[in-house]
Amino acid sequence: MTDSVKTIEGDLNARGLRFGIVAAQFNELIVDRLVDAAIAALRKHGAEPSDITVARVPGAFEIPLVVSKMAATRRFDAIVALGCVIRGATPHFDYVAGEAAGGLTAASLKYELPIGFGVLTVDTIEQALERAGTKAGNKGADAALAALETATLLRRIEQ
Ligand code: INI
Repeated sequence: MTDSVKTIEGDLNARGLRFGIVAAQFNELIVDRLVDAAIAALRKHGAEPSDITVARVPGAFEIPLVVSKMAATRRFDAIVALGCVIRGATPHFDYVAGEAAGGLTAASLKYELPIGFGVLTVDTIEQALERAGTKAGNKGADAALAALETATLLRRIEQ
């Protein structure tokens, strides 16, 4: 049945592509691990260091604005958003986490640019550590690869 169906998908070849990483300084201990893993993942798949730009913002709430600004330059093939919002640490968890997610979706659709969502939303610092390179992998690397794969898919759609 699927013989005559054309299926397109992305790949993980980062050669020649340009990446922005927007990372929060809040919960830096965690976010730095996400940043390191995102860069390592992109480098492993062929991205040049000179094609990766990291912007640091105060907290997750500021991520969407800076992502939008970078997207508007059209100088990036994909952007990776990295942060860590811990419920116990903030009574306004839902605002910070919700606005970050909503703002990134809006920017992604407005600029038709892949934005990897690597903003951890967790209840405890232990859960954050698990997702930043211990028990549950590293969500920074996952977000970077998702953005990369989507960027290559968009290119294929345009061809
Ligand atoms: N920012 C985060 O990235 N993570 C948090 O857990 C957090 N807490 O706990 O409040 C947080 N707050 C700061 C926020 O993102 C803004 O930087 C701040 O409100 C100034 O606009």
